[in-house]
Amino acid sequence: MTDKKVALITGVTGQDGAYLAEFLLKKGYEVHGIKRRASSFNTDRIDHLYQDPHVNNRDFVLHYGDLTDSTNLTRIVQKVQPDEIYNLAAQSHVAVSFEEPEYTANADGIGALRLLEAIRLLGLGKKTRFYQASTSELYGLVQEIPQKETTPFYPRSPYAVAKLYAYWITVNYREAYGIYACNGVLFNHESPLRGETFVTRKITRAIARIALGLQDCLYLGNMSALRDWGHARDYVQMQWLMLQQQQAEDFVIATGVQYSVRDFVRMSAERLGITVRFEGEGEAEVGIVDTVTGDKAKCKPGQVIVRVDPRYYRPTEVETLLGDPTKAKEKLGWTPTTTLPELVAEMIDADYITARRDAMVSMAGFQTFSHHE
Ligand code: NDP
Ligand code: GDR
Repeated sequence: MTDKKVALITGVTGQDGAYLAEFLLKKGYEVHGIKRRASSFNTDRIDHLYQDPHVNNRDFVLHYGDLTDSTNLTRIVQKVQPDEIYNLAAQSHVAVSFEEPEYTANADGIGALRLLEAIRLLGLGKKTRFYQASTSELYGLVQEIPQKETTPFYPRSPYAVAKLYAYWITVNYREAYGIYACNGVLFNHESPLRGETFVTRKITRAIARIALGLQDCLYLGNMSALRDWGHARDYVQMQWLMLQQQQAEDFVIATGVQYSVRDFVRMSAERLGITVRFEGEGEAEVGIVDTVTGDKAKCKPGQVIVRVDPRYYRPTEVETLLGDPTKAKEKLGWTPTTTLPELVAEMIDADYITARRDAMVSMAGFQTFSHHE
């Protein structure tokens, strides 16, 4: 028996899972995480937290599991007897959800139900608190600007529709069974740990590689999309705080500031001394290097470093998201600590180091590989 609080994190190998696990361990929790079986190692983001399974009294333990497997989830919940469950696991890529709608519904929608049912059937309704990773994508075709807790939802992708189910089943289990269950409606949050195919990381990785001459051009979809981007490290603290309240409630977490994808490209390039000018419209739009200052970038004025590729357009797009975090400010004491320029700087600096390593490997005659998804 331990007197430590016990947390179970699904999606522990993802961006938020890694930050949350580190945060909870620092708070003195015993942390259990669910990872998927994969044919190669998939624990890069949490390898620094790893503890040898042969050591007694570990406070960080991983279990194999999958949100599509009820018996597996129920067995893990029974074994771990968690005080808190953070359901962060999801097929979280909006564009991919159009390719895999049924799987996305299963994992992202029914997955939440499976965990709530495990809490209920195991008689843990009074003990275990439940956090559901809800999303600003629920607002989709926005009905109000800015979006807050009372703004009506209008999901625009199979991902968002699956998350809509998860949102409401969380509310329902709170109301029907008195389970402490809540939704964090989080707006986009990024970091150097962000998956490489989300637009921010795709941009910082590519700009760093272009600056070092490892890649010529970056292909993007809708550069006019507007997002409210915060830092994942800040946002996971709010996930924890939501489970420490007297009463379970749902909260919007956002910065209240909005930028376009184009702004994100411009800021990333400027960090490395490259000024980009955008010309044209829609599919014909390109980003051209205007000037280069400093010694970080090898590209030349006139070089086209951004092109539009319609393959990255979505069948239905979420054009604009801007959150109103007033409730979180008042009840959770939330103040976003990272501005977008600071976030961009942290991400591009990290990717520049990786790109420099790749450049050295390449100069030594070895091949490096980069995906362009
Ligand atoms: P990531 O994509 O980085 O991580 C998702 C995690 O879920 C990974 O650990 C992944 O495992 C795991 N996973 C995927 N499918 C399954 C499955 N079937 N069973 C078990 N595990 C699975 O997402 P983020 O960390 O960025 O986001 C965390 C959560 O918050 C997600 O639910 C996302 O939808 C939601 N969200 C994210 C926002 C953001 O801006 N980041 C904003 C609002 C909500 P593996 O590593 O093996 O792929
Ligand atoms: P999003 O994030 O869909 O908001 O979902 P993403 O970074 O994928 O897209 C943001 C916006 O950028 C536009 N875009 C591109 N997106 C990608 N991925 N690749 C491109 O090449 C590209 N070009 C333009 C997109 O069309 C979109 O408008 C993220 C995920 O983390 C979800 O899990 C989470 O719920 C929401 O944020 C809040």
